Amino acid sequence: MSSTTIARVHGRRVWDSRGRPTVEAEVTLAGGAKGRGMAPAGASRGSREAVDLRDGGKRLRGLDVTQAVANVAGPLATAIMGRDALDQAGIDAAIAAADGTPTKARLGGNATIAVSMAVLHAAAAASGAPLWRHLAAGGAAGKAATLPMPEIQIFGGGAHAGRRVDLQDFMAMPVGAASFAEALVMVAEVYHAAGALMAERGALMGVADEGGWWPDFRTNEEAIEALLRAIERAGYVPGQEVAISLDVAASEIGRGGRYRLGLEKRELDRDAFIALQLGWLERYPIVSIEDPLAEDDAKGMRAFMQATGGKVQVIGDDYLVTNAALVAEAAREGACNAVLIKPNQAGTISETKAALDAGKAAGFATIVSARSGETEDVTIVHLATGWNAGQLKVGSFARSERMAKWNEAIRIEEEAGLPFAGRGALAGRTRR
Ligand code: 2PG
Ligand code: MG
Repeated sequence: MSSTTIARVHGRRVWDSRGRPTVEAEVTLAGGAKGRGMAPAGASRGSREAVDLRDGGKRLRGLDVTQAVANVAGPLATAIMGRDALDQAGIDAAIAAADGTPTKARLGGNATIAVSMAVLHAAAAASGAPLWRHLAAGGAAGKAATLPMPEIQIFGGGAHAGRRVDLQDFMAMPVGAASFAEALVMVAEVYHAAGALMAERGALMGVADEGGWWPDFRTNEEAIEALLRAIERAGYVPGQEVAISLDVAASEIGRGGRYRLGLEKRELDRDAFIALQLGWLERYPIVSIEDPLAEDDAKGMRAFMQATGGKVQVIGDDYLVTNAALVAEAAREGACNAVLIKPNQAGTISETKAALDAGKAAGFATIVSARSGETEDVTIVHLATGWNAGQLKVGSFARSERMAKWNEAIRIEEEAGLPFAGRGALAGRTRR
């Protein structure tokens, strides 16, 4: 038995940023090193992503995780106990085999990702290195690591704001920033300018699930327009210094090539919905757009990519669900040029890395992302940095489950003096 042998695997129920139960796993190695991982939870989920195991029934609206927690100390512990924590790939293969389903439906994706993350943290702790460095290592320590370009939500929407507007995320991307610390200052100014703007409009000053201002608009475009005004009011040149990024999350409003804009009380077919978004791209400094068409609309995604002609970053989230095979297929078909990377969509760290690698191999930009239901867990910041993903999406600039992650990146930048990925990390013409 070596000091990095897994000696104990423990699970517990903790609570996420929406006050819902979630799974925390704790792994202890023979040498005493410990690691923890907490599962996040999505609200707008792709149909092919790893699924959370929830108890069902009446208590806690069916969302409790007692079975998933039991699976951590039960079958998952059995599968990985006695293994070397440094062998993340072997451990994740054992986790996937213990579950046996493509979507981690038996043991729960919330249980598998928490355990997989805890193993990763324990291995890093044993090596004495910060997690980002442990990930970047594989040899030359920190060589390829970079601080990611953040995209930060200013207005929430869709499933994160009671569907008050149809689009889900209206984000600011500080493309003119020279460092991560400066990037946050720029977005902070925009966030507060947007808040002031909403107050003047007499809009309720609440926030949505990820901390973005609660949307009070008559049309979806009005929200984009308000974001543009906030960038200007903050004193930045739109597009040059701070650009706009959207997550349409179209699977939430469309199926079978038809899209329903509830706010505007109209339904559009695929072509009209694409035309609407192309109009936004013409009128506003939008550099990135996520899930512009629904996950069942490959035809629409290809058409959108063709119409935009590499002008903007087109991200697949629900469309690709952090799945390496789907990323490779999308690359062949020309359906996206960027992939969102969410560990709990895949269910293990190794499958997450495989999706990121598939993206890089295809020449895609890669964006590590949080979920709308989060915790104080900051693992994704280290993944984005150590894996040199280039971009990071964490939600807004409020609420500590979000700020914990931005602040962790500040610490890494200060301590390690890593380069900032900057606008060059984006797909599309913005990189120049
Ligand atoms: C997304 C995420 C984060 P959710 O769609 O990109 O904004 O939302 O976690 O609800 O899937
Ligand atoms: Mg999304």
